[in-house]
Amino acid sequence: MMAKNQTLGEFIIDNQADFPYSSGELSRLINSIRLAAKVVNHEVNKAGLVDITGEYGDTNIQGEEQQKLDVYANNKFIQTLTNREIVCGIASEENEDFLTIKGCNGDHQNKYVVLMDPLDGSSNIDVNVSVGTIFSVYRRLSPVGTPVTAEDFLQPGNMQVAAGYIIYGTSTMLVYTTGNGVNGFTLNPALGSWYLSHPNMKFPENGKIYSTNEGNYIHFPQGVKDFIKYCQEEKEDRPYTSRYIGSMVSDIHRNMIKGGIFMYPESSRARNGKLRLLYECNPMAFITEQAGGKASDGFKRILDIQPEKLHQRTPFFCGSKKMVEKAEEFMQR
Ligand code: P6P
Repeated sequence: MMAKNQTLGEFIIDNQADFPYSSGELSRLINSIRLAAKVVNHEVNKAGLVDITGEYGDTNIQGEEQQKLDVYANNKFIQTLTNREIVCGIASEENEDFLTIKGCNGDHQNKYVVLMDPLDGSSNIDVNVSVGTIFSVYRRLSPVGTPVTAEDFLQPGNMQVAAGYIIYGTSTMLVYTTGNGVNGFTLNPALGSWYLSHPNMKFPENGKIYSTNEGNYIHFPQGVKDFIKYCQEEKEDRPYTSRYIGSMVSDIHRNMIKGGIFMYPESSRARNGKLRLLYECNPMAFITEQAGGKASDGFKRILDIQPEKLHQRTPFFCGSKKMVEKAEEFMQR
């Protein structure tokens, strides 16, 4: 049951049945993410006012200059999930290896692991463009009570029990799924409450927006080049509109509301594209499919890819079902 504008807390109570393994742990996990998101939102919103947008001087596993907000967000989400003793392990874009989280009595009784990109699009921070947090939740595979292992994190996306994103934009929204559709909550910063502003979000089956970095055009596979030319030709319902924010959460969020396709393909310079499978593409693919859209690497379903490495990349085509299918048609010619 959902009523527009009910609070996230009310929604979780009313929809406990939507939380698999409804021992309440998963709903507590979502609650802890919403708390950390409020704290991070507060810092993101004042980034221009304090010396927190500058480069942190360190580099993350990706070899990217760590913006201070990246590090701050990473620490906040880890701290909140740890303090509330909800997860047994965390993997993050900002950390080379996964973290084993111990309970207060030094055990590992919790059964969920979280993978996250704590602040995606961070290069947009100092130019005041929206950024996002992306998270993905799995049940551990290794025995409860033992330290987590790599297999707990290297699960295919079709094993996710929950996934979501926070978009720090003109308003701050938490959009997530537990496998029973997608719901969007908007933060009222004055009250610190999240309100169900976008119940049962659905990707339009078709759309007229394509999102990709066309600066990479000459490096794209021929199929992508042909699809882009298809979008641009004056025929039927085309030309389509090109919209690219450079922040995946924002681009996909817009396309989910208006209809469209987001693509980060492979290129001659990046054989597997740029985006990370485990904590960027899998959660966004889970949400997309739950909203009636489609997500693939141009050939196979993202959620069926068996991960081999924590930070592995994948080409990514995500959005309105018919647009992704048309792009796949060009890719598979
Ligand atoms: P490019 C942000 O750094 C990010 O990971 C995604 O959010 C975004 O879609 C992509 O990279 C942008 O990459 O190469 O187009 O600047």
